[in-house]
This record gives sequence, structure tokens and C-alpha cells, in this order.
Amino acid sequence: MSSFETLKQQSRYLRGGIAAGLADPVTGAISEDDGKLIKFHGTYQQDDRDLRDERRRQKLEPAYSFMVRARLAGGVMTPAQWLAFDAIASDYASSGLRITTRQTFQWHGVIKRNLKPTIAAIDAAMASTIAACGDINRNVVCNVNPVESAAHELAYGWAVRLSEHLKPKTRAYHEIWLDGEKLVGEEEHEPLYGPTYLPRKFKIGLAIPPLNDADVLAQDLGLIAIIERGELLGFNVAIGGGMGASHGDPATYPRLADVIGFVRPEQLLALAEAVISVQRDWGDRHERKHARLKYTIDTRGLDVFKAEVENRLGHALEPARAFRFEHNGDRYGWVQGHAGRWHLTLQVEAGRLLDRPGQAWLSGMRELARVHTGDIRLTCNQNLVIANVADADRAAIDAIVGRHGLDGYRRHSAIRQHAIACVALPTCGLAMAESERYLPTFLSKLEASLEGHGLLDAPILLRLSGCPNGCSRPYLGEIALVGRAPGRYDLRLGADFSGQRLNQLYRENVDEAAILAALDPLFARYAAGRGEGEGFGDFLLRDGVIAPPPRRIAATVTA
Ligand code: SRM
Ligand code: SF4
Repeated sequence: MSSFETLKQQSRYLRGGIAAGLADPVTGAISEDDGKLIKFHGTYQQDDRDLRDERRRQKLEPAYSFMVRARLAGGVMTPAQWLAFDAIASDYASSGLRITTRQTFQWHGVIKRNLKPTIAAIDAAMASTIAACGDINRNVVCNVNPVESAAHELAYGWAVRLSEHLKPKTRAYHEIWLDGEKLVGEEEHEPLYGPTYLPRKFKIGLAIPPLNDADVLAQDLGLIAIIERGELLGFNVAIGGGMGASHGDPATYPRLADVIGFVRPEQLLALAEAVISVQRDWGDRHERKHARLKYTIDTRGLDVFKAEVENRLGHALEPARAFRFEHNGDRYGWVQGHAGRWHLTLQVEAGRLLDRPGQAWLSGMRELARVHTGDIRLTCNQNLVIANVADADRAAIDAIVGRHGLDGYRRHSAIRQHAIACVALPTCGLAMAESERYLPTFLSKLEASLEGHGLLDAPILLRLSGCPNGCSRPYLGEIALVGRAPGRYDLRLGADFSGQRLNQLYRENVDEAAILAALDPLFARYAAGRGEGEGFGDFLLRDGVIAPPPRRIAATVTA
């Protein structure tokens, strides 16, 4: 077993030395081992990379702080919770609230002595950070579907049930963060995970066709809701999705999940347990780079894996039902859902909520949350939805949104509306290049090029990642930049706009000038030759710029 496995095994169900490390006033950090265990509690130790060299010169320890991530199944919260999360950002974090690509909040820059109060405040807001990171099932994501809002309620209910059902059972979280009673002499037990938890992180996502905003085929376990005449019949089951890869290591790769069958709603929790338990037992515990479910499946064979899932379930999966995805973006502006309620989707650039000149996200949303009586939802595209608004309240919401400059979705070019970027520098320890901070500059340059070809209204899906781990799911971008080194990226092209086809490497390790020079003639060809409603990625494939994908488009069933 790898040393990480031994660490988990000896951690006394995720306690390790975390409590003692937090109490040590001499350093802003905790030990390396505890830094690994603390992820299971929903927080990462980081240091400000902008300050690294200067602090080294001054012989100071790095500027340590913690990133805290909430577990917020389906990304839904009440306005009161919003206000509590906003207060945590003001009291303890350095850069506002950050909506992640998995529909939750992160707070960056929390210093060690504030970590416990931060997590306690999240708990007081009836939320948690438990298992938001770590080798375990993470935040369950779910389609935000304001139009089919009755269907959303059904799917959201299952996302919450899955999330609760698959939470770890250890009391360590309560002991360390919430001053819960210490277990003395009692045996702890993790019935699903066991003492070493999973070999690697595990992610579940739920989509409701025709929308695939949850990028369901990028999940370890993707669930595609099959709804007929308002009734949830069940879910198609897709397994083995994942984005992470390493440059220059062909043994690692992004992979789309394969659809292996269908389960009825009452079978869903058992199905999830079966998939997780096979991965728990079969996943690679020697080599972490090879430990995700996608590699277990490719090593053992999809049919063998499926047979073992069915064996543990005690029955065969039913054949997958037909479905069709239209796109994996968000719909902006107001839409009316069931029961006459209205939903407003707002675009948040790279998910960062801060007060900036002309765009005061924190103040604006604070004012809005004080009067809003519905709920607020985060999307997997780093945006947010003011949901369940009565007709009579729309004007007041619009006024607040307009007054604080939160209506960028009305003004922005189509490519800006659909762009997402991972956090990267300065907090991400794995970043090789800028991403979130580079997005606005890069977009402006792309917009200039697109404008020259009359394409400012073309909805092109752009995704930026600071390294090949793929936190913005860049391998599903029609255009994607994947960081190589400061100022250098791989340019990838040709995914569809529905999360069902991976893109391909087009230029390797190039700078901005080379990226723009490569894209401009492609925009010209697209402007001249695109068919009615044809996406940029689909056009590149038809035009021969991108070769037909080597791997079959996951075993999807198209209506
Ligand atoms: Fe991620 C690691 C940020 C979604 C694949 N991810 C990290 C860390 C924690 C860096 C680290 O390990 O030290 C990043 C923290 C940066 C920071 O300062 O905040 C980080 N990942 C993020 C977020 C915040 C990106 C964002 O801009 O929104 C997303 C938080 C999601 C959440 O709320 O849970 C985020 N990460 C993803 C996704 C997208 C998804 O899940 O839909 C992926 C690709 C899907 C997948 O898992 O395959 C993703 N993150 C990774 C990987 C590669 C995993 C792999 O299998 O190789 C790593 C590195 C690792 O685990 O070793 C990573
Ligand atoms: Fe960091 Fe890489 Fe993830 Fe971006 S893709 S947040 S750089 S780990």
C-alpha cells in the first residue's frame, strides 16, 4: 500500500494529529500528514504563491492559510445561509466567496487560528464541510433546472439523499471542529468505507436531460434522470468519468463515463454503494495517480466491473433508457418554472464574488438575500440562480441586480457568458499557469478576434485550467487552455457543447500570441462555413480541423 494508505489506516478515523496541530501557535501550518488528513474535513492547507519568493528571501515561513470548501449537495441554500456564508467571508477569508465547478462555496485565505471558528460558523448555518475533499464521496452535484423546476425538485431530493447517505460516519469532525464529546474506549466503524476510506476521491453528479450543466459524464458516477410526464422513472447509470491527467504521462487521461444501465429510484442508494464498494476493493492503493475509478474500469474491463456491481446488488441493471442532451451551459435571465415561480440566472465571472468597481457581488447579493423569500442555487458553471421568486417580487430583484452591476449576462459576449476557469494562482499549490486571474484578459483578446469575424454572439464554450488536473473540466471545452508553465498552455479544441465529446490537443505548450494566431483563422472558417445552429466544436470536427474522436462517444443512448 502507498504511504497515504498507511496514514489513513493509522489516523484513527481521520483524527491524526489535527487537533494538536491547530493548537500549535509557533507556525501557521500543520504537519504534512495532517495536511493530507484535513482534506477529509473539507479544508486544504495552502500558501500564497505570490509571496513565496519574497518570504523565502526574508527567511520567513510561507504565508500559510487554509481553503475551506462547503458540502452543499445540489448547490441549494436559503437566503439566511447566504448571509451566514457572506459573513464568514468578511470575518475570516481573504478573497470573498468563490463558487466552484462543483456547485459549492470555497473560502480562501483562512488563517489557522480562524479555521475552527470558520468551520463552526458553517455548521451553525446548517451546512458542513465534511468530506468536501479527500478520498471519499464528495459534494453531489445536480442539474440546476429552473425551467423544469418540478423535475429539479425530484433530482435535487436524490442529490441530497445520496450526499447524506454516503457521508463518513466518523465522529472525528465533531470532536475536532465542533467540540463534540470525545469517544473514549468506543470502537468506531465506517460501514461503507472502512478505515482506509477510498483509494481516491469519488464524485457523483446528476443530470436531467436535455440539460447537462452538471457534466454528468465527467463524474465517477453519473446519473441521468429519466422523467416522463413529470414522473421520475429512474436513472441511467454512467460510470468511470474523470478529467485529471498529467502532462507527458500517457497512463493518465481524461475519460467520459460509460452508460451501463438503468435503476429505479428506490434502487439508487444501493447502486451507489455497490459502485463505491467495488472501487473501494478493486481501486489501486499503490499508485495514487492510477487510483481513480476510470483506471479501475479500464484495467479490469467495463463488463467485468459492471458484473461485479450487479453481483453486489443482487440483480442485473435494466437496459439504459433513451436520452438526449442539448447543452451543458447555463440559461441566463428570467425563466418561469412550475407553480408560477420565477428564476433568475446570473453570470459570475470565474465564480468569484467580490465587491469590485462596477460589480459589487457581495454587497448586491447581501441586499438581495435580505429581501428574497425563495432560495439561491449555485451552478456547476460557477454561476448562480435566484430561484423561486414570486411575480410581484421580480422588479425589486431586478432593481438590486441592476444597481450593483450584477446583470453582466445582458451585456457580455456569448463566449464570456459561457467561459469558466479554475482557481489556479495564487492559492492552488498545483497550478502551473494562471487561470482565474488570466480569464478576463484572455477573453478581451478573444473577443477582439471574434468581433472581427462577426462572431460575438456565437456561444462558444471556453474553459481554462492552470494545470492538467482539469478542475474546470477543460477537456469538455470547445476551446480549452490547459496550463503548462507561466504564460504557456496546451490549446485543445473540438468538444461539443453538451459534455459528450472530449476535445483534442491542437497546439502544445504555446504562449498567448500563438494561441490567438491559431484561433483567428479557425474563427474565420467558422464564420464563413458554419451551419445553422452548428457549434464551434462540431464545426471543427466536420471541417476536418479535428480528427474524429479515437474513443467512441461514451456508450450514450440518444433519443
Ligand atoms: Fe480540483 C485538486 C480546485 C473541481 C480535478 N482542485 C484541486 C486543488 C484542491 C489543488 C490541490 O490538490 O492542492 C485545487 C484548489 C485550488 C484552490 O486554491 O481553490 C482544486 N477543483 C478545484 C475547484 C475549486 C475549481 C474551481 O475553480 O471551481 C473545484 C472545486 C470543486 C468542489 O467544489 O468540490 C474543483 N477538480 C474539480 C473538477 C471538476 C469536477 O469535479 O466536476 C475536477 C475534474 C474532475 C475529476 O475529478 O476528474 C478536478 N482537482 C482535480 C484533480 C485531478 C484528479 C485526478 O483524478 O487526477 C486534482 C489533483 C489531485 O486530486 O491530486 C485537484
Ligand atoms: Fe489548481 Fe490545476 Fe485545479 Fe486549476 S486545474 S485549480 S491549477 S489543480
